Amino acid sequence: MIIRIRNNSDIPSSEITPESAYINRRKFLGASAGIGAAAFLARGAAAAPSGAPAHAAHLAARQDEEPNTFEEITSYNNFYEFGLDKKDPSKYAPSRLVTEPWTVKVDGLCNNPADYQLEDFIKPSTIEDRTYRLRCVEAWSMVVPWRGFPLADVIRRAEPTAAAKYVSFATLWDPEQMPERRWRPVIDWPYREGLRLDEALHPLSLLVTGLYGKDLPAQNGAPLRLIVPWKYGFKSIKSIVGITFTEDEPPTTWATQSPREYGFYSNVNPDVSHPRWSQATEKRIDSSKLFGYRRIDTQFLNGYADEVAHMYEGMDLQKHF
Ligand SMILES: Nc1nc2c(c(=O)[nH]1)N[C@H]1C(S)=C(S)[C@@H](COP(=O)(O)O)O[C@H]1N2
Ligand SMILES: [Mo]
Repeated sequence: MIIRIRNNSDIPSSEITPESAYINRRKFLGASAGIGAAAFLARGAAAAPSGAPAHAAHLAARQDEEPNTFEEITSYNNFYEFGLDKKDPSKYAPSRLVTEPWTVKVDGLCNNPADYQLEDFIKPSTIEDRTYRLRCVEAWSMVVPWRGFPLADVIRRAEPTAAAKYVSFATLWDPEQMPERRWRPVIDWPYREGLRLDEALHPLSLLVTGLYGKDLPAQNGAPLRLIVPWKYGFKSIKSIVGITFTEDEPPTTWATQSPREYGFYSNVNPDVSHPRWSQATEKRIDSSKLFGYRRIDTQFLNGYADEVAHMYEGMDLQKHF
């Protein structure tokens, strides 16, 4: 077997949350006893519209690291539509990104395609707070207390047909609102991402509407973004306006832009180097440190291997990166 499973005791002690954490971790640790990922998937990877909603709070509850500050999370961002510098999204997105009204189009291979107003899209779901690690492919990371609901909810409501094997997502593209010039001719906008349907149905996959208990800031992908915590950050597409079910693996922005460097799966893996840098360690953003970060080991599947590694059994993760 190719997959290396790390257990939780491998988490360095430097990552253990002090009791003084801004958010009391008991809030996460005390969460519900829901169904496990294995049981969830055993019911069938295809959408089961009658199935009970998946409760992954107990999975996310393993997260016991101190969250980054609101300031760190909202002032050091990647959102290339608003510029390449880490400061550009917070500088430009809040005043330029128009999030009301917001429509999400669900289409492709599903029984219930629809154009939703954002409110109607979110309303049937139960909003939860989930703290996840976020690991960028550039080798920096944060811990973010997101607020959102399982992507699986939306997939169940859409009822993908038996032919659907993947789901793709698109970000709003409006050059009037999005000032970035350097990337305009380079990236084939809109920004696109995608998941295999079983990955999308995994209870850790979250549609995010907020962080730190507040509405999602523009620079973090307001009003709706995806978070897939075991994958490199670029899979976690921002400001989503389209969700499409497909039979074939959909084209995604970075894998199309530079297929040698970025793959469709993009699972966090310290053993698979980027052609230009190692992925073995990461810079955990920490503004209290002299250089603004502390260096820590990167965990296989970003520390979520117990929950998600089974989806990649038998796959060569060096080849399918
Ligand atoms: N539409 C869009 N989504 C995007 C990006 C982007 O440039 N455009 N950057 C990605 C990358 S590389 C990362 S690391 C995360 C960063 O999310 P954050 O700014 O909320 O930390 O968003 C991802 N989603
Ligand atoms: Mo990233």
